[in-house]
Amino acid sequence: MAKFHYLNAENLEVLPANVGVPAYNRDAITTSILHIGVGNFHRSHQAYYINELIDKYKDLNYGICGVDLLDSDRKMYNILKDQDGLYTIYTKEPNGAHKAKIIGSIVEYFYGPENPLAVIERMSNPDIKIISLTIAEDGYHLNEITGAFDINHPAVAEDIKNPFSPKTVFGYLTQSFKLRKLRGIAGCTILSCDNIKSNGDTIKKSLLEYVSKVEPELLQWITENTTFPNTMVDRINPITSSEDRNTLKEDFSIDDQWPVIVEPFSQWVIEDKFVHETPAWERVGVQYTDAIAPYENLKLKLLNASHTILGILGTLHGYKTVYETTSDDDFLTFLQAFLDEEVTPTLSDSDLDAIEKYKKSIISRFQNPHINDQLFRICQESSAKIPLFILPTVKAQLLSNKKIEKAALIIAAWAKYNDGIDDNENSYEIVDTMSGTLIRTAALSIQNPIKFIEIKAVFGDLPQNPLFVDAYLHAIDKVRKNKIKQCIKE
Ligand code: CS2
Repeated sequence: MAKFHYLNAENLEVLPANVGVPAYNRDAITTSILHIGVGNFHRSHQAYYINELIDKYKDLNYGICGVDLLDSDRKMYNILKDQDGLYTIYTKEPNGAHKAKIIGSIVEYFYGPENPLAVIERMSNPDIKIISLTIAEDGYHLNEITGAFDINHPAVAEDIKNPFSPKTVFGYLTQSFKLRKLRGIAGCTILSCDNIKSNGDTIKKSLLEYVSKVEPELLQWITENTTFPNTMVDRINPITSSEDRNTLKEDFSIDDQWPVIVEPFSQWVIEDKFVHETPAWERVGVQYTDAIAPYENLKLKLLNASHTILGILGTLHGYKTVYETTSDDDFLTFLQAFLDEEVTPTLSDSDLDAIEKYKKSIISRFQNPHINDQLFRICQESSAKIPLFILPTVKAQLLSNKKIEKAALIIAAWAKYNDGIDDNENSYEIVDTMSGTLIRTAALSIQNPIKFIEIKAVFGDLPQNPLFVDAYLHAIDKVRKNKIKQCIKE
């Protein structure tokens, strides 16, 4: 095996010429972004754009201070500390070409569970002009029935009880804003980079509700000193495998404990509503807009919904990756028919050409044979994803009396998915905050199928719609009696 180098600041100089390394002095960067949730997505997306900005345009104003808040983030914290905040973006092109680039834009790193006060202090520093977030769909603690913030969620309730040692984003932001107000420091932009509709409006509403419980006198300051642009973010990154780490060692001589694997495609659309000057991120491909909804709808209802469908149906069949599932014509045909017949009619804010182009582009992204995007990754937290990616389509179709047969089949397939056994009798794990309820209710629904769609936290009042109930009952009957492949072919 070729000689390889542990990834850290000192070794940047000795990496071979086929590795892209930061061509800038990281010590000269000003940190003005504090980002909460330094997972794979942030590292492949926002931190990548900022790295490009520094690399190509020598704009040293947007260094990132990464912050993680969850106990489960400890591994990332240890690795980033070990690697001086550096990591590799490993891009895999459809034709097999691959590239390794070291990203240097995360220049500081804090870990909430270890020192919450240090995080609050850093968040409140006047240099921090943007607090951005990727806390995943379930980090917003939304009540799926009403779509409103779940103030009674155990994590939120805990922060309300102990506001000075917060655990949630809401607790941290509140303490930080309190300090900013007290010290007469300017406000900042809260930039949600999560995959939920109206992500900026959502975090704003939730935060204001939280604050009105714990610090009502802060409400006015927040309204006057902060903004919450909505954003649309997109880049597929599969779970990093040990094989990926080995190839990086062999082909690029890099020993990175946690590289990020990405497709070449990336998109970031942001509403231009910043407290301080609008960053000149358009230089590196960011799109600014004052009409975000059409971008969000295409992304959530087409791309993310497709993923969820491939995840559930593919897993039931015994497939492991998105590529495998979309290489099977039966699954591809079903998916395309769902997108054409049931989603497209609901996308009234985009023109047909744009919709068709978008559909083609996502299918070709799914068919990149070198992105081993695991169905296991996609199926995680389906209980938070289905209400965001699939149910808005169902509701819109029902409102205009249009088809929902394929959506109903997908929901029925999800009920069966929660049995945890595929069509070849192999078992798989269900990773979901609601897994207990899902597994229990899926079992009950074998005798009494309606039970599954009565999970209120997911389906809300949809079971009150007889058309939905009929379509679902018909679909579940089919799904329970046949293998999934048979069901989608009919
Ligand atoms: C996926 C997303 O988790 C999911 O369900 O659909 O992670 C998807 O890969 C990203 O949103 C792509 O931008």
